[in-house]
Amino acid sequence: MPEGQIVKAISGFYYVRTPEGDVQCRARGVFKKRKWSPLVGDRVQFNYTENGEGVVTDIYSRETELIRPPIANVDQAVVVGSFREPDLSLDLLDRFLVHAEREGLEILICLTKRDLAGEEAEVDRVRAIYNPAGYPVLITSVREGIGIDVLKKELAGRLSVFAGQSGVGKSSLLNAVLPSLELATGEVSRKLGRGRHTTRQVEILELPEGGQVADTPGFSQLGFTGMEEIELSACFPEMALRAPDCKFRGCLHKNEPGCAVQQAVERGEIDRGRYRNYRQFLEEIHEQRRY
Ligand SMILES: Nc1nc2c(ncn2[C@@H]2O[C@H](COP(=O)(O)OP(=O)(O)OP(=O)(O)O)[C@@H](O)[C@H]2O)c(=O)[nH]1
Ligand SMILES: [Mg+2]
Ligand SMILES: [Zn+2]
Repeated sequence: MPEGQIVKAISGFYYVRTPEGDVQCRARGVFKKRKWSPLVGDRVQFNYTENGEGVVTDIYSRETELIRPPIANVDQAVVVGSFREPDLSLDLLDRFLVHAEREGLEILICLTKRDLAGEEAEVDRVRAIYNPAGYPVLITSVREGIGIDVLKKELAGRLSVFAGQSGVGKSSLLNAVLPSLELATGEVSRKLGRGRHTTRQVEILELPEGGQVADTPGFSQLGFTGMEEIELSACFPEMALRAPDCKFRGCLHKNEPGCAVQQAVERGEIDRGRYRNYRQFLEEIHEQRRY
């Protein structure tokens, strides 16, 4: 049975990459009945039908699975935010980090449009939030060619997904990494300060040095459906590190006595903004249980 990797999905068709080229496939009806549908990144088996097309018949079990952007089997998440146009949203960044942590992905934070940012102090401020949490922060600018070579090295040899708000420059970065690519990019609306959702689908691209990278559509909202309150702090590495020292098991690090996480926040060892976002997300998860 031929097999391959789904690299793109457009209006009911799945493009399955094989050593002999990409095969345009439909999914077998049984997937629809089970409400289980193939994802970009899935390893699948398929049958050839007439005129070189195919039908996906089986999906191998997934190593990892992200809902937004929807993609399976990625090793690394490159979480992209821009300094300006649109302004950096730490809220959205933290939301995505939670999902990436939950799937156990390698994570690289990539901050784009350095050319539009101010003094170095502005850059340092963001590093000071995320480095202590254990995240590498890469600063880039496609205008000034900053950080592109480092990014190339980070992408080599694995499947990475670019994720972030519309307009932060995901496709532009990939064009800089792969000059032959020519992905469409879109102006950010000055009036709204938002991107225009230029990229419409998840697509896996091959890197010349080996490895693959997925460009994805930007998003501006991300919730925590299906998550439990107790799971959340494990998705904040700097909290997960301290949680074993909390007095009570199952501590949610809200206002329990003897909470090592709250103590670390008080001492300035955990960033207050990150902790505030944790509390906000916790609240959202709590609220969604009531409906
Ligand atoms: N000044 C500056 N502008 C940039 C940089 N990178 C990208 N841009 C601009 O930002 C705009 C949006 O870039 P895109 O690459 O389309 O952004 P995206 O993240 O792919 O957006 P979606 O596909 O909508 O999710 C374009 O006008 C780019 O030219 C940069 O480093 N500096
Ligand atoms: Mg794009
Ligand atoms: Zn605690």
